[in-house]
Amino acid sequence: MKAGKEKAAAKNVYAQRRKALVELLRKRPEGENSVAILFSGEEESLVPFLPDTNFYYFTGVASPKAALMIHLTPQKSDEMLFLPAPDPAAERWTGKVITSGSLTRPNAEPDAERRDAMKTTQCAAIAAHYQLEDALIRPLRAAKTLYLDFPEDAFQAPIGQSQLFWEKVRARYPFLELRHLGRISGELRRVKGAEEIAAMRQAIAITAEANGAITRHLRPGLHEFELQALIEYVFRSRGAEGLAFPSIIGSGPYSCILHYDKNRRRMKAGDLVVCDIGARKGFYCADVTRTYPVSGRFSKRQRKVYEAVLDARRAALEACRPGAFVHQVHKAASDAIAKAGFSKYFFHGTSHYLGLDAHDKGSYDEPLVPGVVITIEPGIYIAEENLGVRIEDDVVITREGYDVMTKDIAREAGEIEKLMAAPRRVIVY
Ligand SMILES: [Mn+2]
Repeated sequence: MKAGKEKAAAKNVYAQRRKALVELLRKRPEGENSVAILFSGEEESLVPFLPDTNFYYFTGVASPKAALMIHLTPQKSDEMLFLPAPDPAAERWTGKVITSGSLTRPNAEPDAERRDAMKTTQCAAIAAHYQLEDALIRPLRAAKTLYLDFPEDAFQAPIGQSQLFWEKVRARYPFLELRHLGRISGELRRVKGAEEIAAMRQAIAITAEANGAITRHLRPGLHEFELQALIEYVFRSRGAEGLAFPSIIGSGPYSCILHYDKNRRRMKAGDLVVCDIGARKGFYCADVTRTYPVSGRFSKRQRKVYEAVLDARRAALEACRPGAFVHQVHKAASDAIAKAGFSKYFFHGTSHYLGLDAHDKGSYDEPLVPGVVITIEPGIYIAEENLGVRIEDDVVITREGYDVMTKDIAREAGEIEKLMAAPRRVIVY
C-alpha cells in the first residue's frame, strides 16, 4: 500500500470498527432494537489511568469520563460519543484532555475542541459526558435489548461501572433485556488489523531490547528487583508507556511460582531465573518469557528440562495454522512434554490471546484465523529441584501458518550461553 493510502486507512480505523460492531449486532435476532453502551472508565486517585480496552478499541479515546452509545433500530443506526466538557480548572491538574468542546446550539459550527475530537474518533455526534443519561431516555424507551460490557474478573473483584449502571437502568426500564457486549466485540478484537500488529511489533521490539539487557547484566548476587528495574528502565527509555502486566522475575524456587511478582530474592550461581515480561506501547502488549541461567551456563539437568520445553514449543508452533483450535495447540505442547517424561510438571495452558489486553478478548471456541495473535508458552516446573523453565513467544496466525513475532529474542540454550559469555557492560550496581 502507498504511504498516503495507508495513512488514510489508519485514520478511519475507529469508524470502521464501530461499523463492524453494528453489523455484528444487527445479525443477531435481538440486535434490531437495541442500545449498546461502552464506558472508558473512572480515574482512581494516584493510579495511572488506562482506558477500558473495548472503549479504546472503538473510539481511540484514552481518557476517563467518556462513553460511547450505539442505537440500532430496524431502519438505521446512530452513534454518539460522550466526552468530558471543557474544564480549564481541572486541566491545571490533568493537562489537556480530549473534550466535547463548548456547548453550542444544535446547528452551530463545532468549535476547535470538538473538531479535534471528531477527527480523533471519526465520530460526528459528540456530546458532553453529563448529557449521557438524558440522551439515553428516548433510545432506552424504544429499545428491547441493552448491550453492556462487563469485566470478567473474579467474583470478589469490586463492582464496576457497567454493573452499577445496569442496576440504575434496570430500576427505570425493567423490561430491557441485558446482553454482554464483550462477548460480541471479542469476535472483532480477536482478529487483529495490520495497524494492531504493527503496534504489537513495537511493544515486542522494546521487550526484545530488555531481554538483551538481561543477558548483558545477569550475574550471581544480583537481586531480582535489580533485574526488574533494568528491564523496566529499558521499557520506559525506549518509549513504552509502561508494563503490559507486572514483571515476573522468579529465580531458584520462585522459578516454579507462575505469577510470582515479589521479585526480591538475591540470585545465586546455579539458579535459573524465569523472566516473564512485556512492554506496553501504543496501548498494545508484548508478553515474552525467557529463562536464563544466572551464572551464564545451564547445568546438564537444567539443559535437559530446557530442551524439553523448547521441543514442546516447536510442537505447539507446528499446530498453529488457520482452522486449528487453541486446545489443539495446547495438546501438541502437552504431548511433547509428556513424551519427555515431565507431564506432571506442566499445569497451565499453552496459549492466550494477546493485544490491547495481555490476556486479550475473544472466544477460545473459535478456530484460529489469520490475524489472531496468541502466546505459545509451555513450561516445566519441578518445585522439588527449584527448577522452573518457561519459554513464551508471541505468534500471529498467517494464511500460510504462523509468524513468530518474537523470533529475534534469543531462545536456544547455546545462543543464550554465548550472549552471556560476551564481554559485560554493567550499568547496574
Ligand atoms: Mn503470557
